[in-house]
Amino acid sequence: MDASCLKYALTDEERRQFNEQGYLIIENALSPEQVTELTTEFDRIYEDKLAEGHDSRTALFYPNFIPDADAFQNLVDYEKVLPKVWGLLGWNIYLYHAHMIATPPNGKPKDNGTFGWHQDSGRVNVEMESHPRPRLSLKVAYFLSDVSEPDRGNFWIVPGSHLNDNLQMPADRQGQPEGAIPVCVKPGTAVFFDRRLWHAGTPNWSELTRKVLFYGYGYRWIRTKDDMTVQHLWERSDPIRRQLLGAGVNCNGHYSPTDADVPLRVWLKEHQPELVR
Ligand SMILES: O=C(O)CCC(=O)C(=O)O
Repeated sequence: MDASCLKYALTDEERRQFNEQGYLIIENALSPEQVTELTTEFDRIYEDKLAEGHDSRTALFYPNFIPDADAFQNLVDYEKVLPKVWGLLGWNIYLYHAHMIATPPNGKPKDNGTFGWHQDSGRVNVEMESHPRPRLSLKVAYFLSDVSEPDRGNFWIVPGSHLNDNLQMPADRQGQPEGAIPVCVKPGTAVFFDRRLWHAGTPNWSELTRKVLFYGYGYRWIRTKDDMTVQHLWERSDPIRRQLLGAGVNCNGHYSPTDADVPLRVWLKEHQPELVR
């Protein structure tokens, strides 16, 4: 990790926004060249899935995409984003989960049905006894297609809902919960969201296929949420990327890490010591 990444360190204002609203939008996180390169890889996978029989009218949810291209691996420790992730979660982190979603035009007339609102992490929300629920992880969504207008299969959120254990749904399952908004952003935008933020994927009533890459970062004592077959990448990754791809000395090091488990802590001790506790 080059120390020049610190110019992208989390600012006080970004921390306040994330803590209070549960999300953070970073415009132009990716250059147009990066968007083009990532879209080429994305389209290649999507075309393969269509050729294998995936229905061209339904969303493609494809987890464990990191091994499929160098360009995907390069975002794991991306200099414009990772310093903000460690600014929020600290150093005992890794990429526990990643998926890409293509949402094609659904070819149906627009309706007013309630979307599939949820907090991330499934049983975590039932089995951890605390209020508010603990943050534990966040996702960074990189938007490759233009969703700067609604009805394009936008990611929807209820700002500030991350501290609520429940979300009141419209009684007749028509319309969206109070305060819900579409996230309308240009290609190249990175959207950080707290796993507890109530959010939903939505139908695409436009003519443009929506393309997004989701990177989920969490503490090293959380299990992976998809197969994450990235171990073969460790050897050619630098130490911090290796940590983020799940490498470590042993299982105990997930809970009580040594320096060999967490090169990110070693790096931060030198470059951002205020974050090491
Ligand atoms: O497709 C979307 O916009 C929603 C994705 C989502 O719900 C998730 O990553 O947890």
